Amino acid sequence: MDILMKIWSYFAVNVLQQPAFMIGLIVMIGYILLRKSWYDVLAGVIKAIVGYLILSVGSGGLVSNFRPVLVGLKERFNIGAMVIDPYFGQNAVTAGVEEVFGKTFGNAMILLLIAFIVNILLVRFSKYTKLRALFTTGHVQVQQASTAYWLILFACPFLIDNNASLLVVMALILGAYWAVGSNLTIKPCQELTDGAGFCLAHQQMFGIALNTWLAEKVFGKKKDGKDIKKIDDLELPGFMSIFNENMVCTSILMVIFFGTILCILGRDYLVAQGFLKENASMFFYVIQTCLYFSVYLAILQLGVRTFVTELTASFQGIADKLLPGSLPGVDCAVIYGFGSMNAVPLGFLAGFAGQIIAIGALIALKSPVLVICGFVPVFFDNATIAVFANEKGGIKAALILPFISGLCQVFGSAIIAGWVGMAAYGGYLGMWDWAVVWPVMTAVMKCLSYAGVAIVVIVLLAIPQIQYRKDKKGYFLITEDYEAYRALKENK
Ligand code: ASC
Repeated sequence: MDILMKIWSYFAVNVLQQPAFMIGLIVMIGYILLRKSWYDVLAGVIKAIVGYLILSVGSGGLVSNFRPVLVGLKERFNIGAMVIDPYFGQNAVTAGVEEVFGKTFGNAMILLLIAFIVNILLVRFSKYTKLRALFTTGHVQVQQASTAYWLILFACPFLIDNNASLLVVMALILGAYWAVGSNLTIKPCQELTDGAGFCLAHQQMFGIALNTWLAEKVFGKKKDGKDIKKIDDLELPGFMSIFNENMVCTSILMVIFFGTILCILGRDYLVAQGFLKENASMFFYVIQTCLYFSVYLAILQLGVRTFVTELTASFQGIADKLLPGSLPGVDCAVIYGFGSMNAVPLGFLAGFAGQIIAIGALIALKSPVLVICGFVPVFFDNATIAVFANEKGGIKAALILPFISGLCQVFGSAIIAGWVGMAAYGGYLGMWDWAVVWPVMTAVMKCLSYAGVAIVVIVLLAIPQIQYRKDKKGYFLITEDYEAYRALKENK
């Protein structure tokens, strides 16, 4: 048993929680099942791992460069507020879970493993469950397992004394959330990418499904029958036309946006924090820092291009032999390699505007919990939502929906983190699903105890059944044969 646990934890730490190696493993298994030659397998695995590592350099660079800028506002002005950001959220759980519930953090990692097995089983039995998506984004699973651990401990105190049943209940809920959430993104992703063969497994999966639907229903139809205006359809006059080019657009917007914040933080603060050297030029520091935004976005897209084809081609082997009709769920940043690139900075800024207004409202209402924007939710959620919203509802949807999402992120996080006591430890995950969907699930379980747990699991598992019943012909076709799916829809 001891040996087995050691193997498990070696696998968990080095592969399961490291998306690059997890994707490498999936590509290897997929190609072996497709009976590719050993050198094709090797080449595929290398491209998948390197591609994913490139993607991580891009998204990691964005996070490590721009998170301190936003968090700096809190330190510079000495604001006692919690930061909504996955890494701050995870720190809060590590710091507080033992003190508050008397439970060790190590349990959260066992939870992750069991929940992942639940996800695999739910997809394996897709004939009954109608679930088609496998969560592969390990670093996100760690953050989510930690937060879910806290939320469910808070909601289900009746389970605390029995460790085994506690973990099983938690894993059922979390595993079902992973499978159902990523499954919800299949249609939006396949339609946006014209059948590229992946879906998203991240922290705003319900957010993507809801906002894509809203974009189509509210903004998608024009009464006069004209097509919606997407971001790339805009014909900007004169000098504004330079904004049509993504790298230029992103750079100018970020110089204005982060440049302003850096100036507010001020030279003294930046020097004291070690960001800026004593005698260096502030002007060029600001320009360079802000332009790195475009640099990291470009790197990120290169990473996506490098690994997505390998992953989706090899996944055919897994979908044919092990998990019929399934797709791999990947990091939300992968979608920035598709759709309109200008939706990315615009969604980010619209979401930021929403967050700032919500924070202003918290201050005005004298809320006991104050919030500081974290870079990860404000950028990765809202840029992702904007890419999907633009595709179905055009530029208006790509601005208004991320704006509303920004409001939801702040209000939802303030309410849930204040209620469950995580705010006191300085952070909360703060991504869309965790600011909207999980607070509702937590409240249902807290109020109805065992019945609440049952309701949450049943409602989650009912979602794919409803999706299937609404489109029996197309439901599995969209993952198995996208061309045929499109032909089916066009015939209708
Ligand atoms: C997250 C998280 C990150 C980013 C990254 C986006 O939720 O923890 O580092 O989003 O996955 O590419």
